[in-house]
Amino acid sequence: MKSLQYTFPEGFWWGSATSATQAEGGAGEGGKGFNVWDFWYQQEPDKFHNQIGPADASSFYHNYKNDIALMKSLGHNSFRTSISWSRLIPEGVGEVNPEAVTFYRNMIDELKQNGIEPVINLYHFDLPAPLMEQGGWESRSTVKAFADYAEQCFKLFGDQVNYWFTQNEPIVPVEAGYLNVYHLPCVVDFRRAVQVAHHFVLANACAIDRYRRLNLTGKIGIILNMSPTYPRSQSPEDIEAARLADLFNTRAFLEPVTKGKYPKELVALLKEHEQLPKYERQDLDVIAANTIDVLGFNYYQPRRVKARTEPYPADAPFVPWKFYDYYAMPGRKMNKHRGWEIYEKGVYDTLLDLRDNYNNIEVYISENGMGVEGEMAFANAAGEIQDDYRIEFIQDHLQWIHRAHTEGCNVRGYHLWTFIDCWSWLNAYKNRYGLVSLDLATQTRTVKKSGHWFRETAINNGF
Ligand code: BGP
Repeated sequence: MKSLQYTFPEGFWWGSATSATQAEGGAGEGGKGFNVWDFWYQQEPDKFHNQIGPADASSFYHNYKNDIALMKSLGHNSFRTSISWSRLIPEGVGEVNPEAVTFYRNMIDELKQNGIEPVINLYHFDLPAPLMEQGGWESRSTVKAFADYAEQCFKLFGDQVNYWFTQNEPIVPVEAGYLNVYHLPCVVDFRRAVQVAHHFVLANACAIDRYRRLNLTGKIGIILNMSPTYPRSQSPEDIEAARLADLFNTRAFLEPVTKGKYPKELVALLKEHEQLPKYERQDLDVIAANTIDVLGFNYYQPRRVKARTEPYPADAPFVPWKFYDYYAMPGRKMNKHRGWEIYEKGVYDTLLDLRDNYNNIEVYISENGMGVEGEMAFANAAGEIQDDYRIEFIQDHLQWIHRAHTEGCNVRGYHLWTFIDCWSWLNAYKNRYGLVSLDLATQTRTVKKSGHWFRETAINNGF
């Protein structure tokens, strides 16, 4: 056996992540209700890259057995996907769809029979459409509906699943839906954004509460996208800007879910600017009593920040970037195929932060990956993508994760985004991330060079 430079701890998770809406397809099949993406695509198909909608996913709904066999052959010992709320409960509340129960039980069972730990997330941007009509996440009734849905999942699949996650990247629907117009309802309104953010935090805590009441033996957590924040310079103004950017973008979620409290400073700042959400006194007790067991950490890119050169206009609507400005560092390394900075050490810096300031909470890398537009240009004559750039990207991140582990960080695994090239919201198939490429028209899967490399790495538990 070849000698390894980086050996990972025993039981380290090797695998990949996807989500229901991005992989299943079968959008109108098996009794599934519409979610916001099905609805939006029906209304405005032009918004979606090449007009491809969620019905054209990689057909995991039909093909899960073959895909799981392929996963196993590529060394997976764990795999994260989500349950589609609108497949399980088509109206968002009320009746459970029996076909969905059969599908998810069979799919989870198939993973287990193949020695793959199922890691199940409950919410990945895919609100049932009828709930959006009733105010979506701005409405308290959605928090209750989510907790009821979560409880159904725990009762239906709790005997099969040891690792649950309540939500993936809750800040994304907050920002994309209420500040940046990439998700429905496509409005720009910070007051509404902050209301939605509070409801996500509360819904996470309510779901954990329901889980614990059932006395199941697994672990439950949340998945956050976290970018370490770096100031442009060591000037007090840049440092202050970075601190505030971190407060709004990371600590606003990380602190309540791990410590049971919103950061005091954030609350004071929102109060001063009259931007506090509506809440009830007991919300804070529920949040305090229901912190997570385990954290999923999605890492793609760092956040670089500088002080604003011009003060933000006093009469302009409130936005977090009133307090900071983004900064494109000269000479930064870029993934030119996606337009995101690559900064491998960022994953290490955040893991150290979790070790030192968040009680060394159990964490795993729940997404990391490299999106590439026009990736077929890298295919060889046999159609196999020679993605050496992705292998290098993964290796460079794994080295820092390995180092964090040797320095005492409680990091337990690495999931690549993603297994098979998947549909990605408004970007559809623009950026390919998979270990396996997908020919959408024929649904043919071809393992990329990175897929073969991943297999070796997972089997050797290092490289
Ligand atoms: C993450 C999301 C995934 C996925 C990924 C790639 O933030 O959790 O759902 O979409 O980003 O994004 P994109 O396709 O926009 O490059």
